[in-house]
Amino acid sequence: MSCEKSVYITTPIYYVNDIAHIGHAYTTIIADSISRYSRLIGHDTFFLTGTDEHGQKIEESAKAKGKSPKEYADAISATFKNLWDDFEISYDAFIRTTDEKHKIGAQKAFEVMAQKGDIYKDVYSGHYCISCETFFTKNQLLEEEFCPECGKTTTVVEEESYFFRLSKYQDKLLEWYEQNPSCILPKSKRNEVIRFVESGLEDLSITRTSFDWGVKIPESFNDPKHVMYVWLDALMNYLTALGYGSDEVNMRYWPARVHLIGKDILRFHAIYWPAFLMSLDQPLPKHIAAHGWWTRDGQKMSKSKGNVVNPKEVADAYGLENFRYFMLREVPFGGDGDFSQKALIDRINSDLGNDLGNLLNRLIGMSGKYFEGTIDSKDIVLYYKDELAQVEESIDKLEPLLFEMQIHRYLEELWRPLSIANKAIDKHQPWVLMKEGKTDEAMALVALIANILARVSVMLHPVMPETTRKIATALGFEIDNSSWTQLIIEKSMLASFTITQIPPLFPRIEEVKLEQAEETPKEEKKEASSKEEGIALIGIDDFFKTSIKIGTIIEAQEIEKSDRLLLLKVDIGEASPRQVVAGIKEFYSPQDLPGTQICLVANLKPAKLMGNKSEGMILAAKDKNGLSLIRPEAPKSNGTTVG
Ligand code: ME8
Repeated sequence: MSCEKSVYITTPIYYVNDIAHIGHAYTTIIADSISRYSRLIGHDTFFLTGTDEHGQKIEESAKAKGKSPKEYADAISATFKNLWDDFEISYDAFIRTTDEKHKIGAQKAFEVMAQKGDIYKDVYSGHYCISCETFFTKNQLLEEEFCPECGKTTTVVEEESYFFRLSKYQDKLLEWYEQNPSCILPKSKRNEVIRFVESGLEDLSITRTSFDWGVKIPESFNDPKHVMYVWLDALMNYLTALGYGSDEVNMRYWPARVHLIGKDILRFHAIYWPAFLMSLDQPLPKHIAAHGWWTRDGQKMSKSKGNVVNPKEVADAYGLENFRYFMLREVPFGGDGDFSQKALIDRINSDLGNDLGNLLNRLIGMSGKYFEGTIDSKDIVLYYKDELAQVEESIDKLEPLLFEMQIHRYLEELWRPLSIANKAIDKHQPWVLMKEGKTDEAMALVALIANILARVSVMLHPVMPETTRKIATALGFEIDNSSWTQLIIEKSMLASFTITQIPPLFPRIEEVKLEQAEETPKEEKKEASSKEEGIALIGIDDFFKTSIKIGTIIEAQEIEKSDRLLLLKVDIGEASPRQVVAGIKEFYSPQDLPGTQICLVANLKPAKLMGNKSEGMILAAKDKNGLSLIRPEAPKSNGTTVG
């Protein structure tokens, strides 16, 4: 097939505040598999991944590590790139938002949007979650303070800002969703987005002035204190990677065939991004495909929860391609999946070992024993027309499943021909055929099995490139665009060919002890979920990351307009007291607190609450009878460590 089509496939660009875990690997492996399929069928394919390096979150993470944001971003970005190289991810470009070319493109977009009349200056006043890099209105917050996405404390922001006229695009967006039923996949997610947009879009603050680790807005605005909102900067990567805003434009790949993302960032991709593109007069992507979360013991994986599974460790222990197969097969696209080594081992031993590996072993055995490895396909249709028709029916269903991101169903359907092959051997018993002198029929059966394995390995190639190459070698052919055309499109048979022995592909696997992915024993798991309401168990090292100190409240006062918060000064034995904002006003009067000893979490990142800096968190317990501060049983010196 000729390269008449240009196809563009992207992953999110990953924040450099954390190293990669299996959630990141999942998105990247799906994108890699689709890109490999697209290349196999002859499409001119461009696969983009990279890292998202600006914003307040990264600036703060760098500061906490005593590094400059760029030094910090360089180091973590390299860990992503190295991991993808280790995993042989077939990306065509790895973009970093600190790349000069990207910054120029993002600034160009800002200018174009402004020329279009879509940008204006005003004052932003509201709440911001640094962890999610997202603005929220007061109504969206949990208990008027906490981020509805991640539960962390939000910061009150009031600053001069440029705004994007998102509201102007509300109707056009609704029209786009309406006219393109598969623009958001899975389709259930599209309905969620439509409901959100129908409820009304507010204009979007797209610059910040309170920090400067970001892309400066264009000089023509003569307003150097403004840096772009990290999501505008980040989303633009999909265009700047193709040279948008520079002289080397490679826009033949635009619009993207698919932006693969996790469901946590659907709103940015399905609302903001198409609106930005409309403002830039660019065509809109064909699909935005949002997958679910990988969880561990039911909790979303994240480093701060200490429940991450390291993809490199899993791949080293169980085989990279086995891991790829498992991830794509185990969870329906769009749904959440709990990572378990048991499920991984079952998939390897059962689907790969029994269904695929044993079939190949049986084929090698039969062809060697009865025909010295030399096989001819000429009589397959004569003897096994029905089996062949069923196989073809399954194979024909595959491509649309892949392009509609039904990857688990793609693999499920791909296993049907293997089952047909295994059943055909059991039913027709080649050893009996040989005994009865029906050599042609036995030859046709062996050839049928070989041809089924050939077709399955071609279609499995994008997911398991190396393994399928080995199968093809055993069958005497190579997997490439021409064998795909012959075997899958033209439905030709391998002609006369020789089968050779190869070492077993899937030796039986037992559980390997992983450092980070240790399974929680079932009993403990139950206890954890009943006693701790599903909070993941942590090791003692994790506990000691929290520094809890005894302190004495030396001052307490009300905070204007707040029904919940008090402003405290707490002496924890340091040169100056800590200022702490505590949500205890309903239970304690400020005049009763001075002199009270408390326990303070002393190594939290400072946060701003109702405009007041808070440098720690006071421990308290709340039940239906009210709230009590946690205090030492007998007085202790300020600064004494709790633990
Ligand atoms: O959001 N399960 O970056 P990010 C499955 N920089 N997938 C997961 C996951 C989990 N537990 N955790 C993360 C950002 N992911 C932005 C994106 S794009 C213009 C900017 C995957 O490092 C998932 O795809 O937080 C998620 O959307 C992506 O990692 C976000 O990674």
